[in-house]
Amino acid sequence: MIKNVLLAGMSTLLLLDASCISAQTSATDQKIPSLKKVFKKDFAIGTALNNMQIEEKDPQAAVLIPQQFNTATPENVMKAEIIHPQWDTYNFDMADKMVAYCKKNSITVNAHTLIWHSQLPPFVRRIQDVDSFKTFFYNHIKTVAGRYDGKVLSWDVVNEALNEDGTMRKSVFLQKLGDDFVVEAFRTAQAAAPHTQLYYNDYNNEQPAKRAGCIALIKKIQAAGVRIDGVGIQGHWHLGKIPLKDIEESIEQYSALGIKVMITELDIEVLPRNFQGADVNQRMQNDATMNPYANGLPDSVQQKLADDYGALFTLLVKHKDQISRVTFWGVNDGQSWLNGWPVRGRTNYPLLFDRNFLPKPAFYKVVATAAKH
Ligand code: 9MR
Repeated sequence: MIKNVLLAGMSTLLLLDASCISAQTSATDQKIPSLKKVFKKDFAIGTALNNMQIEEKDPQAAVLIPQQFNTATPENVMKAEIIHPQWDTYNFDMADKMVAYCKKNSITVNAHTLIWHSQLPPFVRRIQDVDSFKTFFYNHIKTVAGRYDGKVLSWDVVNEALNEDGTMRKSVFLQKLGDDFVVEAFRTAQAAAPHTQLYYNDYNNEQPAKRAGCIALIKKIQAAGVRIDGVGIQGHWHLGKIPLKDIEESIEQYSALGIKVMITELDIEVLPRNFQGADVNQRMQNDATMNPYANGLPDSVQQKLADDYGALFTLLVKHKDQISRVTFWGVNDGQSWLNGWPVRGRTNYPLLFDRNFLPKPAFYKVVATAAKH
């Protein structure tokens, strides 16, 4: 009896010891909860993927991604600049690799993005006449969306077509094709990719004015008898300023249109910034005060980040019936776009995994919000 108690005690000690060691030393330890499993009955959990991750060149990412995520968005490789570099040249190399990688790992693909004014190949801006521009527009959508129909779950058909006040952005698409280019893009995608869900995606479209413009745009697509399946709220938010009320109202108002609602590019900026959103053309002056945490994130900020993530996921779980997916814009802090924008060379901490792929306090706060089923 005494011997048994002693043995049981020793094995508990050994177990405790082993779990402590593994938690500290292994970023990809099986004992870390899996986001995709924790939220399995609530919504899909996604990440953006870059080339290193798609090609499995980073061994830690190669273990962590399939363990944590069941859906993924190509961070860059399906954008026109890469996939359609010249008038009659397409380069599907990396996009095909992404699709194969995801298939192998049972990860669905949210393709991104067909029509966006940024990251266009240079030839597009040189097209002068409207007919040639139309040819580019239709060919691009048909060729790219057609190729991946049945292989990807969804397309962000149009990305960031709105201004902050809800009016249409005066993009090259609007200038050449007029206001109806969004409806035309969805109509063309619907024909080319009948088995693919079709989404509109934007940043700050939880903000009231932009949201109103977004709702009007979605209604316009619907009124034209064209299919739109969902709306993406990108979710590039700031520490201490997560617009929870606006997000909640947006979830309710968008889902009242009969479409899916998703958070598609989630990260929380912890560094100084004097504007909101994700307009890649906006930049800021650099000086030492702009990079305050180059040597590590203070505990107080780490805690604040965890609290923000916790509050956000509490809200998202509350609306789990309307939210179909939450995608983080990157796997770990080290490869986030926010290290390079709107100021280059900063050390940012916007995600749930740190530079060593270890879960941060925010990760555990998020896990704790999952609905108890
Ligand atoms: O994360 C992407 C980054 O690697 C690119 O350099 C950048 C260039 O435009 O685009 C980033 O992703 C953007 C996304 O495609 C659309 N919404 C805003 C994202 C952050 O800029």
